[in-house]
Amino acid sequence: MEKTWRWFGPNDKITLEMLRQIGVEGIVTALHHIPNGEIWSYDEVMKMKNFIEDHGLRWSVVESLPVSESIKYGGEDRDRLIENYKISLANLGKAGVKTICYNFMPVLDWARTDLENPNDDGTSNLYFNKAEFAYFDICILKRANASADYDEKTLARVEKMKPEMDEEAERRLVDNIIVKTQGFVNGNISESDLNPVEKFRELLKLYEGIDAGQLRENMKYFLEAIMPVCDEYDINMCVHPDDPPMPILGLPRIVTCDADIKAFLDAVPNKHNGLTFCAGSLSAGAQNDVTELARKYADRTHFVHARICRVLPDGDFKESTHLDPRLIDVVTTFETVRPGVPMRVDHAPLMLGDEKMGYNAGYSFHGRMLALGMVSGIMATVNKIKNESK
Ligand code: DNO
Repeated sequence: MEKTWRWFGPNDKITLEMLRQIGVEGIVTALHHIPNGEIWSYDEVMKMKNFIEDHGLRWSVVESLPVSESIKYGGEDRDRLIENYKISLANLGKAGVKTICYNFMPVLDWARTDLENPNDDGTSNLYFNKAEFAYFDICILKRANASADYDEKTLARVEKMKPEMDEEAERRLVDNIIVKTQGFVNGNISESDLNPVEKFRELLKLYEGIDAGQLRENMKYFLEAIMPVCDEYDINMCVHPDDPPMPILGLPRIVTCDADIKAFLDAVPNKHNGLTFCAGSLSAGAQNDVTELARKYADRTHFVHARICRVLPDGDFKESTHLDPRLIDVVTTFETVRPGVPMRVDHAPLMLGDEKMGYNAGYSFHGRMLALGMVSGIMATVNKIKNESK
């Protein structure tokens, strides 16, 4: 696979010079300064592309060209926004940037409750605590009938948490779930929003009456509209699975499992309609066997996210090591059958001073460098065995 790295642009504290030293070959980035829904002009695209190439690297993947909320819920202005999307795609195509990652998650991109969950060895990881998430939903967001979406065990954990949850603890939870994890991925809420919870409630309202079936229709509508541009420029669209892969906060989620992946691929049967195989997101659902899914969907995968989660008995999940045997299997599959596909690591631990650097959540330097080293080792071993058996 092509070793890529998510880089957040010229203001990223991790520079392109640093990335060349650690074996990165391709860059994954976006025009983060352009607001969602606006056109990425050819000039802006070329500016970024030239900057990357001037540093001896290439722009391998766009992550993300964000799909506006209105396209997802089917708002009145969706056709105008889809037209803008098509123009941005064409400009990327003309510039030769042809792998585009996006997601179709309503309102909230990825979700975690704890961004620095301590490990025994002194490092820390991202963590999803199901009870804390339920607490946010029931006690902070106060969503109508929210309790009905959680099992008895989780509700009991919520009750147990209540005496400890003071104002500061609640603020931290809000910050982790809807602010710190969202702004830097061009999500709906940013650090400058004064009342994120109220804004979030307004966003949820946009999806009243939208079930999974309707959301699927809206995704199909979007994909069918953009496929002619993808055909013209040979652009591969690759949807990121829902993270976590289950409905949350009363919102439908439609890229969560084998059946969902099959459904969106079948709905628009065009080779440019593909998948970002995020082993981490898929493995956070107990229903998914990532090893099998990798084998099954390798040929429709245009981009790989190498990381993996461990689901705990109470429904919590945390990131596991990049040497987890399941991830070794996934990497082996892609390195064998899709050797050129771009791959990046993410959600690696905070370690050796990363925690003081203010990196975007999940995007540490030392932790990701170690993870890239691990994945590179797996790839090298696969290739050695491949060459010896020729
Ligand atoms: C989180 C990321 C996601 C991903 C988007 C793609 O770390 O994996 O934010 O970039 O969902 O659109």
